[in-house]
Amino acid sequence: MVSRFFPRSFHRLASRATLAGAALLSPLALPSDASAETITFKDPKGDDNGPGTYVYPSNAAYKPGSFDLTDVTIESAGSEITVSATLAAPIEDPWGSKGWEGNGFSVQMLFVFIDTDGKAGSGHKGGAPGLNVKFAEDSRWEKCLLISPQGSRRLQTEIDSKAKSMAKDLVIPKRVRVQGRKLVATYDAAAIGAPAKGWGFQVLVQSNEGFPGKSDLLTRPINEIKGEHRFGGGHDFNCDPHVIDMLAGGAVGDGSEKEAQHKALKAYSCNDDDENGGKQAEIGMVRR
Ligand SMILES: [Ca+2]
Ligand SMILES: [Ca+2]
Ligand SMILES: [Ca+2]
Repeated sequence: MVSRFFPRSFHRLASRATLAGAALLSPLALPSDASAETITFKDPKGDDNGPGTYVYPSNAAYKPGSFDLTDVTIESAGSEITVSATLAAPIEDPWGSKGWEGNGFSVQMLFVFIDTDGKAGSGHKGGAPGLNVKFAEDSRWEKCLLISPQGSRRLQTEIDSKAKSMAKDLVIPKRVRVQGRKLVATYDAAAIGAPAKGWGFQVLVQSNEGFPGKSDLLTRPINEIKGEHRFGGGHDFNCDPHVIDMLAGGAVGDGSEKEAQHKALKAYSCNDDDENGGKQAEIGMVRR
């Protein structure tokens, strides 16, 4: 099967080499079918602190490691795309999600932003409402896949009331399941497109807030001082990025990616006279 992650010319070259019986390309350089449809990113442990200063809320539901991303895979198979995101702690359901049409977990919420065209200036600049980040010009996004414990109906209601301008590009999963430390969300490929070489990805880790503020898409605020259900170490206004963990650098899980994340998320400024003033951090995509 021809991989869609390698240009056609690569395959032509490879088959010519084979025909000529020349060992121009080692067989090891050829992509295997098993990996052809899967994109993998890794993230270091211990950077679930946003720009380096954020701390978890004090309630026991927010167990250490619950927002610490370690692995993400995006797998395309037939008419579906499945995102698996692994965190550093077992995923639990302390708030009984089945009682609110939920998906078997409670505290996490992830956003998988995708830049499908790689064109500077093309796509959405702002993150989803409540994240308080913007995307760099070369990383504007076309699609955002939601991973939330909330059921489809609640997600759609929140999107319709708070994110009208990007509603068609916020993709709700067909199904979500929990597998140990992993959240597995499956989407209709028709709503996203076929993953291609050069697509940019960014995964932002947040916490599901069932009683969100009027401009928060089910995200939990980060304040200066932590509270029972509020992260601490940020700012009480909307200038600080409401992001606990994200992909950074080469997204191979190297320790240096912690500093890259901290640097990116620290690049914001606040206006102490204006709740919505200041300048939000601009973040980028990672590519394979
Ligand atoms: Ca991490
Ligand atoms: Ca774009
Ligand atoms: Ca990170």
